[in-house]
Amino acid sequence: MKLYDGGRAPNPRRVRVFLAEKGVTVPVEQVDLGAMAHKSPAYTAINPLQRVPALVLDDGTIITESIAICRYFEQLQGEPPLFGVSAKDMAVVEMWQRRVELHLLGPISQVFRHSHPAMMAMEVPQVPAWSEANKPRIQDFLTLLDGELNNHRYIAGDRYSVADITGLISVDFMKPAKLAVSDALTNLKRWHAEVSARPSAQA
Ligand SMILES: N[C@@H](CCC(=O)N[C@@H](CS)C(=O)NCC(=O)O)C(=O)O
Repeated sequence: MKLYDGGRAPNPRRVRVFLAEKGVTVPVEQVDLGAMAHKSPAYTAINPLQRVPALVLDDGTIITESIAICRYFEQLQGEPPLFGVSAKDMAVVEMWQRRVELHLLGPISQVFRHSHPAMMAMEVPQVPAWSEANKPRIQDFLTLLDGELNNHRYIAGDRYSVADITGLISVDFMKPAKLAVSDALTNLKRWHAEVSARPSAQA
């Protein structure tokens, strides 16, 4: 198998952090987004949506979408479980992973894509007003998350999960998007410091 990775981009990092938590290593090929390698005919044949990451299995099956790739590895390597362990737990992890993806990673991506000069060639047209429109949504969701983290250690409860991985890469992605977490969100800051200290966060 081969994982098509994308350097510092957040979605490929989600998969790298997940694999590091699992202790799984796979052959990797870097796709240079800055050089637009993801738009090449060769990569477009792998993912017609021209996005990374992508996982190509030995039988030729192509899996894109970070969470689909993570789910594949969850089945191959169950320990430690990162998608929950009981029916209720799995549903709660799914709920939070999806909430963080839709209400945090999504809006942060829109701020970055529609405001950062480096994204001019990739996000056509760049709409600065759309970047601005997303900023209050991010702050609203961070406040909601801060309230949740007052009740438990990790985003989906007392066990570290894929929801924390999506949360970590989202909050880290705020920096290049020129966004900041308010110091008032003390639970969120505590959680971010804890998940950032895990060795997997270096992936
Ligand atoms: N929903 C996809 C998103 C993939 C995605 O948007 N990847 C970005 C990097 S973080 C990308 O390839 N961007 C290239 C572009 O926008 O042209 C996933 O979860 O993997």
